[in-house]
Amino acid sequence: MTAELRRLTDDMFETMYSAKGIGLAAPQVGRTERLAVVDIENNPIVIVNPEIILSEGSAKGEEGCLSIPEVFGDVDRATGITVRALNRDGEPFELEATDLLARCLQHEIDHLHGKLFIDYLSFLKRRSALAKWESMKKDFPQNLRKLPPDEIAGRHGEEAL
Ligand code: K1U
Ligand code: ZN
Repeated sequence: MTAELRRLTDDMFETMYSAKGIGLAAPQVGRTERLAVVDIENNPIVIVNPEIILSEGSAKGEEGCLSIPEVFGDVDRATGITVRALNRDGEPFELEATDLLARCLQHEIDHLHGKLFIDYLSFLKRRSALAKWESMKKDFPQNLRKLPPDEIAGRHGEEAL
């Protein structure tokens, strides 16, 4: 892993700890790398290019998300999973996880696919979660990314006409 990616993982752990979270994925801090950090009970884990290669069981559990604070919902997740990923040193490893660690890893891997836990909620619960976030988001300006006009128009790095 490059020095830049090591710095990114260090910064992500710092952001996650200061927000009192148990996980954080690169897209949540505006980065496109397929990388996430997780720490449950003082066991910091970095997963790069993770894949879930086995999953079993299913249980509902409450989830929150640092990208939409104060919004919670019950989500069905596998209770046991095996993840194949690269670690902080770029070496491949496999991790077997159950319960909260399995839930958190699935939540973070979903972030890498652009998916949020509210996408699993029923239409009504999702609508009420989004309404809650709409009413609260002014209190979390750091969670809102303002797009420059060029990006809104779909011109990425091209010269404006
Ligand atoms: O990715 C994130 O948004 C972080 C998120 C991860 C997560 C929380 C709960 C279930 C699955 C995944 C959080 O850490 S939100 C903070 C939080 O809700 C929490 C903190 C400690 C224990 C349990 C939940
Ligand atoms: Zn999240």
